[in-house]
Amino acid sequence: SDKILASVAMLFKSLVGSACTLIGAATALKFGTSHTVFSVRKTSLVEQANMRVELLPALSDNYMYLLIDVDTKEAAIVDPVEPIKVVEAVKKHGVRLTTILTTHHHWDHASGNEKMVKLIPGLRVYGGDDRVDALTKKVTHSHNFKLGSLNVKCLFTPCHTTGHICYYVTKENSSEPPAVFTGDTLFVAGCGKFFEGTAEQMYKALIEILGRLPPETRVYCGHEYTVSNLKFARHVEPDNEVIQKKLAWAKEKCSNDEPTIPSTLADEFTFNPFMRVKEKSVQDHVKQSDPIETMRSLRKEKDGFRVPKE
Ligand SMILES: N[C@@H](CCC(=O)N[C@@H](CS)C(=O)NCC(=O)O)C(=O)O
Ligand SMILES: [Zn+2]
Repeated sequence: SDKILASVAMLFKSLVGSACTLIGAATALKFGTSHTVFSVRKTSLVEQANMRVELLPALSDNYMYLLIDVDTKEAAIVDPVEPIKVVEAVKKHGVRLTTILTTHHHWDHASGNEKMVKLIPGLRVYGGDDRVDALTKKVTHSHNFKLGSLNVKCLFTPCHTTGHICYYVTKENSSEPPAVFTGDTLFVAGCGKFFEGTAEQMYKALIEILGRLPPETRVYCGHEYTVSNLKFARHVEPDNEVIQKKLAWAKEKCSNDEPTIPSTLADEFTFNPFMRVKEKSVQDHVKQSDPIETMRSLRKEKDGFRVPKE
C-alpha cells in the first residue's frame, strides 16, 4: 500500500506542484492532517556530538523537529502536528520523549498536541499562548529549562501571533553550533505574516532577538517556503548574487524532495530581505530609509507578491 500512496502522492504533486511551489494552507486543510499525500518529502538528520535534530516533514510544507540530547537520550518534539510520525521517529531513535515545544497556536503547528499527549502520557507541553492545545508550561521571554543536558531558552517573538515563542538550544562547553527553532517568525529567506502584530515587533524579533544570537546558530523554521521566499528576495535585490546561488541550490534540493533546512543566522543576513532591512539596496527597493519602515513595506509587498514560476 506504500507504493499506492507514493503514486497517489506523485499524481497529486504533478497536479498541484510540490511543497516547494507552495500549495498553501487551504489545500492542506482540505486533506486534513492525513499525511498520505504529503509523505513524499524526505526526513533528514542533522548530527552533532551533543545534539541531534531530525527533520520530520508534515502536512504540505510544515516541519516538525525531533530534538535529541545525545548524552541522556531525552528528546523534545517541536510542533508535532502529525503525532503518529513522531511516535515512529521516537521508536526509530530509541529516545525518551518528554517534551513538546509549541511555537504558536495555529492549527498547522499545535493541533497535534492533544493526540500527542494521549499517545505518550506525561509530556510537558511548552508554549507562550493560552490558545495552545494541551499547554502545561506557559513560558515568557528568557525562560530557561533543561532537556537532559541541553539548555533551552525561550525567546518571546510576538507578531505572527501575539504568543509566538522561538526556542534557542545550547550545550554548555560545546564548540558546536547552537540551534534555534523559529516557527513562523523567521523562515529561510523570509518571515511570517504579521497576523497579530506590527513591523516594530518583527524588527525586534528578527534583528534584536534572533539576529543577536551567535551567527553560526542553525535555523530550523516552521515551513518549507525557501524557494518562493528567495524569488521574492531576488525581486527585492536583483543584483544580489548570493540570492541567485541560494535559489538555484534550493530548487535542486526541492526537486529531490530534500529539505532546505537548516540555514544559519549568518547566512540569513546575506539573502533574507527581512534580515537586511538596514541595507541600502533593500531600503531603496521600497523607497524607505528607516529599517522599521522598510520592514513594514517589505511585508506589505510580499503579502501581494505573485510568485513567478521560474
Ligand atoms: N505563504 C503561503 C501562504 C500560507 C501562509 O500564509 N503561511 C503563513 C504561515 S502558516 C505565513 O506566514 N507565510 C509567510 C509568507 O507568505 O511570506 C503561500 O504562499 O502559499
Ligand atoms: Zn504555519
